[in-house]
Amino acid sequence: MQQILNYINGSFQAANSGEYLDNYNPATGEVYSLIPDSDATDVELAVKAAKAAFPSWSALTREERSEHMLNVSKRITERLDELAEAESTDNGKPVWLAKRVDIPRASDNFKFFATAILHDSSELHDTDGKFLNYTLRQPIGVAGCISPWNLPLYLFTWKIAPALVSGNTVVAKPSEITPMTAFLLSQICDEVGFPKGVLNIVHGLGGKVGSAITEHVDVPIISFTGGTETGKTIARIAAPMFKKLSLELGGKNPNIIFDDCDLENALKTSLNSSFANQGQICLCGSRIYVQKGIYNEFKTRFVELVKEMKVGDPKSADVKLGAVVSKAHFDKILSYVELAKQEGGTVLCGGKEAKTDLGGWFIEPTVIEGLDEQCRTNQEEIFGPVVTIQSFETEEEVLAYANGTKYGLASTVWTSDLTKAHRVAAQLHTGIVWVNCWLIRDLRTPFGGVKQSGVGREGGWEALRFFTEPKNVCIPLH
Ligand code: TXE
Repeated sequence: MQQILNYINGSFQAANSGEYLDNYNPATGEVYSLIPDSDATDVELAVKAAKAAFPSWSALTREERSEHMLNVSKRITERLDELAEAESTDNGKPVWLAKRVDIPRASDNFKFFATAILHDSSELHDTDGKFLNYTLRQPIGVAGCISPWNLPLYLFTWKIAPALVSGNTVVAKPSEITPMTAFLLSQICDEVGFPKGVLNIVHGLGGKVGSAITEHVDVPIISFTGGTETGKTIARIAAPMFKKLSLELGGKNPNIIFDDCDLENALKTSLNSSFANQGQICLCGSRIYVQKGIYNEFKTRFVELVKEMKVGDPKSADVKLGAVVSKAHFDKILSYVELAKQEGGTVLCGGKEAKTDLGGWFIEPTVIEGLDEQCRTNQEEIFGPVVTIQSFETEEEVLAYANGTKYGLASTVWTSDLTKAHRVAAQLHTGIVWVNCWLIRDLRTPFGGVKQSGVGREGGWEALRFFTEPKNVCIPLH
């Protein structure tokens, strides 16, 4: 049984407790590896190592830190197949998806920030010919990075790459449900020669290890992606300690389809935006609104296409959906289908376990109609292969629906009238709007949501601004 190890101060080590937690393969439902059951004493060792490494790491030039990032990016690409297999086994997602999206993006995260840091600039002002005002952007210290299970290596590297390249050192905790690729990444970083203590990865439970990182007085900055409830917990601890916080939380994203849209493209893309990664992407469009004139045609064709989506072995090239990430999540998703029925919904397809002979946790892609806008099924994040669908008549009506939840992460709008597209995009209360496309990501763009979808933005210059402190220096010219 493979034993994952913590990576602290440049060495691979078990938890101080010597205890391990089971790590499951969602496709088989079986334990296939073990992760250290770390606690605050392990976090203490990691923070101490990161603190000790900070002076020399932050004193390196940007080019020297950039070089380390590029080496990691290259090594991830070299080990693409192995990392994709590992991600698929750990998360349950189809291996083709990990190969096409998760792992290449992890490599790109390091490559993007390795180059962005070289072009990051600051401001300088000549004040009335009398003073010079310039801004230093300085690293902060030990950055705490806590990431979720849905896009494990993708989201983990999206935090640690900008944190490190900006000159901070890192204490990171991947999800205890999907720890494998973070462990493999620590081996890569060690191989490319990261100085010890620069990157520290402590595996274990959120309530023990994650909270110890959040509470630690020597971790002044926290970057978190996960559930909104956990985000609230972290914010409550961090606020009185005046920690700098980035919170990327849940979503309940509207997919708005006007009757003047390119219907073929809207249908095809909506299959992906509804069910990619088993619907376990915070950007998935889980509420589909279709204008009355095309509602019946869209619904009928969409349901037919959904029924054709193959659910099964994540290792086979032709499955569209693999396993959902855990038994607990499997039960949670199916409980929402039962809730939807109690709330008056009609299940048009799916709604139950997908039968396989693999022994794991598979759910049929599910479409539900006939629900009230304000019901729990339409208000709460299910985070699985379940979408609701309903018609609307006017732009005002659908904007009220779309903006009518506590979340505000991403929206999708389908229309051939670009004036309408600009008008609707400007009125949607989300941090991201896709028009006639979905999940097109440019790493230079700001990423994040409003309301209970989070605080702050990741990505691009926003990430480099988050992981540094601006200091204004003013000096006379004469
Ligand atoms: O998130 P958690 P989970 C949503 C989605 C999902 C729900 C819960 O709805 O069903 O969140 O998912 C660590 N202090 N998203 O269980 O619990 C935990 O160990 C510090 C949306 O993954 O928030 C893990 O490493 N850390 C999201 C990380 O937080 C704590 C993607 C996320 O775990 C902690 C994933 C604590 N008290 C889920 N408790 C998105 N926006 O993409 C847990 N953790």
